[in-house]
Amino acid sequence: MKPVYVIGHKNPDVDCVAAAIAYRTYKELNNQGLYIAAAAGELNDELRYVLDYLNFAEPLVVKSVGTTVEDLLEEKETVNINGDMRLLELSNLMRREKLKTVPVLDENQRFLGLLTIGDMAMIFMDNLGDGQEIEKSPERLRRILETKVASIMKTRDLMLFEKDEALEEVRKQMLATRFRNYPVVDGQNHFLGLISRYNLLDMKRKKVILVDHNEKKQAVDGIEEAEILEIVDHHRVGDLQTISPIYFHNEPVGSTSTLVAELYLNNRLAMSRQLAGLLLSGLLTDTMLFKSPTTTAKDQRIAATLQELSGLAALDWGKKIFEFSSRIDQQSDEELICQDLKEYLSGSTIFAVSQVETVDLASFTRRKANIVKTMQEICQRQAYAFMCLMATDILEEGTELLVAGEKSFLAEQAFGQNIINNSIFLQGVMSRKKQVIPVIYEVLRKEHMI
Ligand SMILES: [Mn+2]
Repeated sequence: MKPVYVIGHKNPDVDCVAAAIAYRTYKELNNQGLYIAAAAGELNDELRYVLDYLNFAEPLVVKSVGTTVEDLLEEKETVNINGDMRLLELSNLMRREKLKTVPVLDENQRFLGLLTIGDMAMIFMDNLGDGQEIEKSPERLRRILETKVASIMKTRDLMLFEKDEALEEVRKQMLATRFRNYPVVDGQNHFLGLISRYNLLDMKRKKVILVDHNEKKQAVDGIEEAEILEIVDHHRVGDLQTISPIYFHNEPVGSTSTLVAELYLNNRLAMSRQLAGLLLSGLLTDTMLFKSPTTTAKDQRIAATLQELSGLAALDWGKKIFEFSSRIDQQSDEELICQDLKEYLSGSTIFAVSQVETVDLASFTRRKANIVKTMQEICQRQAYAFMCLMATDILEEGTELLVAGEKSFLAEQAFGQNIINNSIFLQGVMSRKKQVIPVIYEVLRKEHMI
């Protein structure tokens, strides 16, 4: 069965992974089908800490949802044989099942070779010869029929594909060769099925449900090739387009975890302690312990219920997560800047804003010069017009905004303050989504009009 990936944004944070795991379970409770909770990139230490503490397995890391060979495979299983089968049995099997190509596998389902009906015909013709010695034919025929498949299967010059290969390359290779079928294997050479040119016309996109984002720039690679079934989010409406109408739940609350938790509660679905703890973690980190201006009464209400269900003391647990993740001394500058970086697009301008939440702004300030230098390098490499790093002090309730890049002067206009040493201090600013991104978009909009 083809899975539906429930997946959050690139540079996964606690909220998007909590929402993906909880929404996957919600979908499985309410629908038939296979749902997989996924992360659009490697997990950071904070996420590992939370998942580990609550005893969750890490979600599958999916770096692209572009169409691959795997998506050409049909649901039905391919008849396969092992190398010990004799040609007599194989002939019977092929006739009975009307097979033209039969893969040969070992006992671990690994692919060994292939036999086609053409190969079989050649073996008979070669062995029976030109018919001059017709009296010897029964003996020869018996010998052929006794032959084991392993000794005659084709093992060389086969064209086989790995399941993750991109479709374009496969299409080229299929059109340049004339085989009827092509075996597909995984990275360990396990046989997955046969594909043919016909399957190219019938390819099925990967199916995804997006949580905690709805902008193309933040979505997993290959999203333009995938079929988006649903979006559950709490950010500005971005630029993703869908072919058909979809279920799009967007609400200005503090976290996507809030929305998923609400679904469970409204539908009176049982929630494990563990899951309640995970959703609470997503809610607490995204709202910065309810201090972010994105926090709503609904977040407070749902958090109270999750606290009860999980048995965790919300604020203590939240502080523990932040204390863990603000041990920023252990990260390189690049890691620190990129772990929660989000890219945005306005017209043709690409910019990025990342955020570090800390309870210890001083240790951050010590590294400032190096961090700015690294930000400048990142801007060049990624062709960002500018980038900002919000170092948000949760206790002081303010953000030091570091800026770099050619157009960093826009930050002065946006926040009405002078940039001194690549830095602006923004008292009371805690939310990227609510207090920083809209202001930057507004300045860019004016800039485009000039
Ligand atoms: Mn979120």
